[in-house]
Amino acid sequence: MVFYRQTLLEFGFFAVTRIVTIWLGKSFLKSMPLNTYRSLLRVDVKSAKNLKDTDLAGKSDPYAVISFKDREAAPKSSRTVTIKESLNPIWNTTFFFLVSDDCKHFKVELFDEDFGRDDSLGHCNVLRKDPGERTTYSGEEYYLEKGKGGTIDISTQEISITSGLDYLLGTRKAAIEKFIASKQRPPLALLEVVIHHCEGLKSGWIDKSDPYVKIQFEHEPEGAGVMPKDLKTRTIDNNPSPIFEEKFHFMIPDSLKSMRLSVWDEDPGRDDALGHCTVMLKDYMQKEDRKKYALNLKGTITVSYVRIPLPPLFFD
Ligand SMILES: [Ca+2]
Ligand SMILES: [Ca+2]
Ligand SMILES: [Ca+2]
Ligand SMILES: [Ca+2]
Repeated sequence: MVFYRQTLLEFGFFAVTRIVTIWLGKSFLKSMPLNTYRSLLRVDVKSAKNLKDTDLAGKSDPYAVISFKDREAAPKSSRTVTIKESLNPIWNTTFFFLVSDDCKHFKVELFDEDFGRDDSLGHCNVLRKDPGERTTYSGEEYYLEKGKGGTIDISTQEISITSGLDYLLGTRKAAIEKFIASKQRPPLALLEVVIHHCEGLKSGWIDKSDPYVKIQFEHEPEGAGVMPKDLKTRTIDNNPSPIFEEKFHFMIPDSLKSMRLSVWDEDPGRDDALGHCTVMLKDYMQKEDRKKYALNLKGTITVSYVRIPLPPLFFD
């Protein structure tokens, strides 16, 4: 009787949610997966010349901010250190960003650090290179707009990660091995996670689960977070053993030692947890073979990952 009532309740809920789902439209209910970063961009902010003096005593104290439009890059912005009392500052700083195909340019704005609000020293837009020229390291001096005068010297280079890190492990093998052998610890590593599939997830009798997987990181060190945050797979409807085969890329702090995978049942209201597990990240590996992990509630998830230091992908 209890079973019957449970089934009837479940069927009622199932019918109502399905009607609501159809009524609102599937695409409205499903938020887009954020797995859109296809390239790794290196930006070198070298130096600026003939900046405007905006301080009454002494000279301007310049720093540069690189920023992208929403969702076009992770991190969305980065800044150099401040060079005190200089109209011709030299930074020679390298930044890395994961960028999406939508990205057409980024903005570089210079500021004078002050006690109150910082003064703008002008900005420029750096156009993304044509696909055929992206892998070449090159740059130029950009004039600062808004009539403030001065120029800034910026160089860029890109590596495509569309086909995955296997390709890079081949082409950059010597540089990566040399770097690992030198025992240097870079601030950032590149992590590729492949969510292959789940098996035997928790599921209703009539309304089967509609699973998706979230990738998260715990114990992030202060000031050096994982980029991008909280990526997830697409949702596979009505299937307790879904096959995803989706690939994700993250820039992670070198010291990060684990990631958390959680599986969720997408519902029109609040999504239900289907279980989670923690994957310990081994130190730099050429490749970690696919492995099956037990979820805390029911079923398993099969994943693989590659974790490599960032600098040797660009430097020999
Ligand atoms: Ca000032
Ligand atoms: Ca000053
Ligand atoms: Ca100042
Ligand atoms: Ca559901």
